Amino acid sequence: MRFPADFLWGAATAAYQVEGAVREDGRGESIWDRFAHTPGKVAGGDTGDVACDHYHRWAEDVDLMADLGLQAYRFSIAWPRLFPEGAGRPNSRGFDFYKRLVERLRARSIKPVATLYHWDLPQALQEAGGWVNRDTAYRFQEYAAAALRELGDGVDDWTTINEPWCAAFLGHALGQHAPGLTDWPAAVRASHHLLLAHGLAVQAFRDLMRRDQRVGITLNMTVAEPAGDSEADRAAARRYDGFFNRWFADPLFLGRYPEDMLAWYGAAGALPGTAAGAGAPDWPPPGDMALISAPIDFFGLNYYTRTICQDDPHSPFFGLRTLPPRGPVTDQGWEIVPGCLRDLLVRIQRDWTRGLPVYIHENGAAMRDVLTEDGRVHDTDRIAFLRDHLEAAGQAIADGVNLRGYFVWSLLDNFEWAWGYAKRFGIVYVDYATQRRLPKDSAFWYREVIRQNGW
Ligand code: IFM
Repeated sequence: MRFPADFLWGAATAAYQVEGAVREDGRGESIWDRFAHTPGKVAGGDTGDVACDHYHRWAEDVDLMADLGLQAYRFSIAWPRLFPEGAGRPNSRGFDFYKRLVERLRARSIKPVATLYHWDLPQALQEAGGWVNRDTAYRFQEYAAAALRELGDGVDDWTTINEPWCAAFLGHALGQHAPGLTDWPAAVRASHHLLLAHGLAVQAFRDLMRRDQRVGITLNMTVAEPAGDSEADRAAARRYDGFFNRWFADPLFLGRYPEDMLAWYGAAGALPGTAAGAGAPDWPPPGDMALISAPIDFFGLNYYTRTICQDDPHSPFFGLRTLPPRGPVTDQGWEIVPGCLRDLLVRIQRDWTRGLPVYIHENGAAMRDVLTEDGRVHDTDRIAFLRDHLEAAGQAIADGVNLRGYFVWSLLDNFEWAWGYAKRFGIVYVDYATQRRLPKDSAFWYREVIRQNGW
C-alpha cells in the first residue's frame, strides 16, 4: 500500500476535549462548560475542566507529535479563550497560547491546521440565543477575522466549522450535546446559521488571507443504507441522507438546500416562518446561499460509520428508524465498515467537491484499551481499524478521488463529549490520574505508516 508522495499524515484533537484550564488566563465560559456541569448530561459527571491538561502540557505534546513523525496537527481554537464574552473585548493571553503552540509546531516541522469552531460557543452568546440567533454568525465572522489576523502568520490551513450537523442537531434537536435543546425548529435555524457563519468567515478570509493560505469546512458524513431492498427502505435511506449529509453539503457546493428536506421541514413547521403543514416558505433570506456556497479551498471529511435505515410510517423521525449494526462494532457500538469510506469519498467528489482537495479530517475508533503490565497498550483492534480505513482511502485515490491527507482521531484519549472519559479514541493513552502519555501500539504502527508513506 503506497500513498501519493505529498500525502499529508496527521492527527487531530479539539480544544474542549484536551485543553482543560477552563478558568485560566481569562478564558470565558463556553456552552460545553455549562452543559457538562449540568447533572445528568455527561456520563459519570465528567467535565472538560482538566481534560488532558494540554493547556499546560502543550510543549511536551508537540514533542510527542514530533516523535511520532506527524506531519500535521489539526487542533481547534477555543472561541471563549480569544473572546471571553464571545465578542468585543479580546483576551491577549488566549491568543498567546495558540501563538506559542503554532510556533512550536512549526519549529518541529508539523503543519498546524486550525479549526475555528469545534462546538465551544461562548456562553455569553448562548444567553443571546446562540446559534438560533442569526447575529451569532456575524460574531463568528468577527472572531474568525481576529484569529486569522493574530495567528495567520503561522497557520496556512483553516477550517471554519467542525461537524455542523452535531452542533445543530445533536445540540438543538436531540439534546445530546450543548446547549441540550430538543427543539427541531431551533435546530434547523441553528444549522442555517452555522452554514452562514462559515460563509461569512470565508468572506472575511478572502479579504485578509495570503495567497498561500486556504480555508475550508469539515463535515461528518455517513452512508445511509436501506435495511432491505424495498423501495420504501431506499426512500427512508434517502431521507436520512438528506438529514445528515445533503442538508449541509448541498448548500455548500450546490448553493441550495435539498428540495425534499425543505418540504419535510416545511411540512413539520420546522422552517422559520412556517406552521405545521404550511410547506416550504420563501426561505432562506436572499443572499445567504451565495455566501454559503462561495468557493472554498479544501473539504474535510470526518467518517466513522454507516447508518442502516428502515421505513417506519409511524416514526416522527423522518418516517424511519435506524437499525442496530450488522457487523463488528467499536467500544461505542459504532459499526466498523471501512468499505463505506471508499464509497463516501467517491460520492463526495462526484456529487459535491468535483476535484477540490479532500482531507479525511477525522477517522478512528474508541476501543476497550487495556494498559498491560509492560506499560503498553496492545491495541491491535485499533490498528486493524486504521489499516482497513486507510486501505479504503487508498482505493478511493485509485478511483480518482483527490484525497490529499488523513488525520487520525485522535492524538490523545480525551473528553468524548456526552460519553465523558469512558471512551478512548487516542493513539496515545492518557493516564488521567497522572496525565502521563503512553503511545499505544497503534501510535508506533502509525509512525511506521507515515515513515513509509504506506505499508
Ligand atoms: O470526539 C469526536 C470529535 O470531537 C468530533 N468527531 C467525532 C469524534 C468521535 O466521536
